[in-house]
Amino acid sequence: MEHFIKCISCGGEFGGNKVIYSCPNCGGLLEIGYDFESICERLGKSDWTSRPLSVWRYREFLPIGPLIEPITLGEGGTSLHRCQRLGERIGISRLRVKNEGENPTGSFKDRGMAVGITKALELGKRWVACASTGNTSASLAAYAAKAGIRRTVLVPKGGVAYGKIAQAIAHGAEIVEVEGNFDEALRLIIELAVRIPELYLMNSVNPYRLEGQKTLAFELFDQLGGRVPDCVVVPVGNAGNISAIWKGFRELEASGLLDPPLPRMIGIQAEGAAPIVKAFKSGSDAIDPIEEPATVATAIRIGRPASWKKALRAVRESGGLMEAVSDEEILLAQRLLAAEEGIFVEPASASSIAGLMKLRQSGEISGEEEVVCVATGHGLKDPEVIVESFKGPLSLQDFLLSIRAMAKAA
Ligand code: AN7
Repeated sequence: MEHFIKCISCGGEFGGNKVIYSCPNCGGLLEIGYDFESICERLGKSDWTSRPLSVWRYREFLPIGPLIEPITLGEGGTSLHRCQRLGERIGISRLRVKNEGENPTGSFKDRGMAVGITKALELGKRWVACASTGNTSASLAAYAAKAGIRRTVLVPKGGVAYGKIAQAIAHGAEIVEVEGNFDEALRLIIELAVRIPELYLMNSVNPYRLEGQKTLAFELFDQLGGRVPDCVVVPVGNAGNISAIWKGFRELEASGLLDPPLPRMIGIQAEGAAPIVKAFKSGSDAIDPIEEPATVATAIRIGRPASWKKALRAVRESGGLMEAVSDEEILLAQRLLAAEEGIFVEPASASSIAGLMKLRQSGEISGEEEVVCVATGHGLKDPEVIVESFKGPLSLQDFLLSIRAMAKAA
């Protein structure tokens, strides 16, 4: 699709297919813009409504030229589960969970990575890199493997869940451990990417990668039969995903496919890593970064979220809000979702459920609202967190004794 690059701060516009990670004029965040009349025209002529649910169903909305074959592992098209039992417990009569753990590498990052790596090839790049709390690196490694290009990931030492490191290793990434947290790793890789033109950066400051992630909004619209819910609850770390999903809803509106009201965007951070929540609640226009973010949800252990400005804008424009949840609340929500609905997610993902429980209790979300929680990543990525808190299995002897006691009582 024809497109351009736009600065969200100064409004500066730049031609498409430029390799820039911040506004050359003011340093602001970039996003991809389109001419929606031409999108509508293309949609009218295309067979998009007969394509299967997937990131590529929405190709007319993606900044990828017509000549390049997408790099795909089958991303998108994830289930939207009705969660009656959990909904009753929380007091939400219409609760659904969008299970992004069903993506090829087990997280929503695959939506963005499919588009980002396809763009890398279109631009002639043969080397991609990112800083990551784990899921981005797993996804980058897999898609770069599929594309057959060099792949490097910078990860914070000791800060990445086991399963995610295993994925990066298996998919042949060059793994660089950084002494320090994610924020430092991100600062480092951006510096390197600016200096080394061969190295194409796949973090969400690259506006092309984020484009793939907006397809989650398109899928929700399609899965609900051309409607959108009242609220979409999203875990927030570096803040790219909530921004991308909101952009998706806005683009459906701009294309005339969706009439307002759009959903309220609800962003959830972990208490020990919640600079955007703090800014939102104090009505501030800037965040105060957290130097040493801490939470059991390692995926969102981020103190200086790159896309905070986009996220604040998404939440405010949509009439939504931001809330923080404790590690205890996160782990409880993780258990509930797994044990009541059969959906096993990693702690960061469970923060959306934990946030919903808290906001329902405080009355900021009503029981009548139709709610979708985004479950961003699979529980198998971080098995340690579950096993560590397990009291241990029954011995066979105790089990047999309990059966005998049951028989006696009957
Ligand atoms: C499961 O992989 O930042 O707010 O480097 O893995 O878009 O950052 C992961 C983030 C939520 C937060 N849930 O999304 C990374 C990384 C899961 C995640 C988030 C992440 P953003």
